[in-house]
Amino acid sequence: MAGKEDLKLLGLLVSPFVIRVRMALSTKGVSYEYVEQDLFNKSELLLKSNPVHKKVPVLIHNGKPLCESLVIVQYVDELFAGPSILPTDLYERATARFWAAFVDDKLCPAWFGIVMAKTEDERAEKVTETSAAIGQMEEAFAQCSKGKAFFGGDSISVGGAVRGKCGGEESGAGGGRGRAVRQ
Ligand SMILES: N[C@@H](CCC(=O)N[C@@H](CS)C(=O)NCC(=O)O)C(=O)O
Repeated sequence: MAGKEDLKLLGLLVSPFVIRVRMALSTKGVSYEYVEQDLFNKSELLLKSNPVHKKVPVLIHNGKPLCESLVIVQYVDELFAGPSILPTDLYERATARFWAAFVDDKLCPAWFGIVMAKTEDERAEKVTETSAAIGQMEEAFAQCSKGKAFFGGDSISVGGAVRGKCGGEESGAGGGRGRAVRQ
């Protein structure tokens, strides 16, 4: 996409949902302004930009807010040139979306459940659920990566980005070409 884009990301440094958006922006090498949010005292900007869920991440593009991390990742992928985040092959693209939904619907709730558990039994149950979900993702990774470093084969894909990881390396949001994050 040509021209100078005004991009502001409302986020929380430790949020895996925010990290996946930062990875997408970093992959595309675009500059953006990062604005850390206090979720115990939500800003007017966050409440106005995401009145439905009142959650981060929110990407504000030329004054227009986008919510939900997967929606944002796909928007960033479609908007900017550079390495593709979603596979171009339609079957592989659908498969990547399937695993992205799996992370949100199965893995994340089980994983957060470990932290939120009120009893040891509940915690043990969530640990088992999390391990099972990770096991399923590892199998999917073996198939989808075709022996290469990333979920999408040769390059990062939405399957990798949603887990907040680049290949085998845990990644923060940093490192994109031409990235100039103002914090
Ligand atoms: N489905 C959302 C989940 C986002 C989410 O849960 N964000 C958390 C931070 S990790 C949040 O903003 N929580 C504030 C709240 O629940 O009030 C997405 O993918 O963007």
